[in-house]
Amino acid sequence: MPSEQWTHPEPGDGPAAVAAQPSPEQVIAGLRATSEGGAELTQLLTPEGERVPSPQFDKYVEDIDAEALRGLYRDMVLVRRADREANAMQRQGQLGIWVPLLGQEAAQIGSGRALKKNDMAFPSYREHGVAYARGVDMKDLLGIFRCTDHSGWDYQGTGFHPYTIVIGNQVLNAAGYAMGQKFEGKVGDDDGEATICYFGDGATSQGDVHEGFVWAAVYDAPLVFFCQNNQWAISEPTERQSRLPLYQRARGYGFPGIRVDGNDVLACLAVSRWALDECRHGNGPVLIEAFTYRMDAHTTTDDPTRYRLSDELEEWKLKDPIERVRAFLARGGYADQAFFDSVQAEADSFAADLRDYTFNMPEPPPERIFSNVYAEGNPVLDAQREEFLSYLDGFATAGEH
Ligand SMILES: Cc1ncc(C[n+]2csc(CCOP(=O)(O)OP(=O)(O)O)c2C)c(N)n1
Ligand SMILES: [Mg+2]
Repeated sequence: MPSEQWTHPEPGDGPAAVAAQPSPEQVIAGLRATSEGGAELTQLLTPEGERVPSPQFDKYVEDIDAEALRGLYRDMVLVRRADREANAMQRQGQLGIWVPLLGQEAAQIGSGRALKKNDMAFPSYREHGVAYARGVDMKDLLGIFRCTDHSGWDYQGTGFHPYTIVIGNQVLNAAGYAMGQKFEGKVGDDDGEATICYFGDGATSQGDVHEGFVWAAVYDAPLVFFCQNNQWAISEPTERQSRLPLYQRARGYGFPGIRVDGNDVLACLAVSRWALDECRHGNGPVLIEAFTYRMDAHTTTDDPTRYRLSDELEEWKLKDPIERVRAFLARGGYADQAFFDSVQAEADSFAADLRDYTFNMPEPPPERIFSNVYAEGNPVLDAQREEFLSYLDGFATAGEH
């Protein structure tokens, strides 16, 4: 269908072109392309695990030999196993809520592993795989979901900003940060810095994302906008939010947009490396639409059977990001059963560690809610803390009267 989409007229085609409107058929074709991968999808590994050559992107994964690919496989198995454990812990009442990443491992590991030490990542709330790739201890994520902590990791040291729940808001933060990298002269050669910002398909309907696109564009900010189009914004499908595939929006802002198979870790790595490289050299920003699927609920508070059919999920299971790497490794003789078994065993013990940690997580004292609000003391906050503590004291002595 892509040929029928309304991608014309080209700018500069003259006044008649400006007046042109898409036909109803072109609108429908555009809508369909928002939710079908289509010919525009950059892919290096098919769902069956066949390597597809790419003249444009192969050079970005030249160093990925069998050992490195086994490493990417291991990364994805570990984060999926951690994700399933956390989901189960929420069901057992140990976490208040969990936001599953199931199905999005390739998008997150591929892009996360493309980052260099001095790059900065701005996540939303589902980027547990990126956190892992940045070296954030996954235990540090769990406090957020047990409601004992607010993103307590070292975000400067890890290059991984705190989670943002307000949809699209981190895009503004990331635009500002990337503008700073530009102003401070950290852009311009192979050693340049870049920023990557993660957000969902639904976030693209949010004003903050539009503003972030505008600011990053006019300041040539070294910013990779990484949109994980997992097809759903809770119960709202992508085709209800856009007439055209999301990556095509970049053109309206004057920077390149590309759609990558978000279930293909190799393609996500290659395309992210390319986009980050563009940014490092001063050719940013770039929009990547990683075309993927949220295989589980939006969060543990959601029931997706209320709004989507199970055959859709069944179709996406055939495109599983982990299975295609496994198929490639096994078919090529790059990994044997002993390797797959050892990764599974490692993943089980990784998950057991997270479980032990969660069950034994210290309860913070109630006054903790007042700490780290301001860098220095604040009289209003101090008074509130005193009032709160004496209120709690009232319970301790209540039985004495
Ligand atoms: C400003 C704002 N509006 C609404 C919400 C409620 N909300 C939470 S997640 C979500 C959907 C986001 O969908 P998408 O951007 O596709 O990301 P996904 O959850 O699919 O990863 C909404 C509307 C919010 N958190 N913030
Ligand atoms: Mg979504």
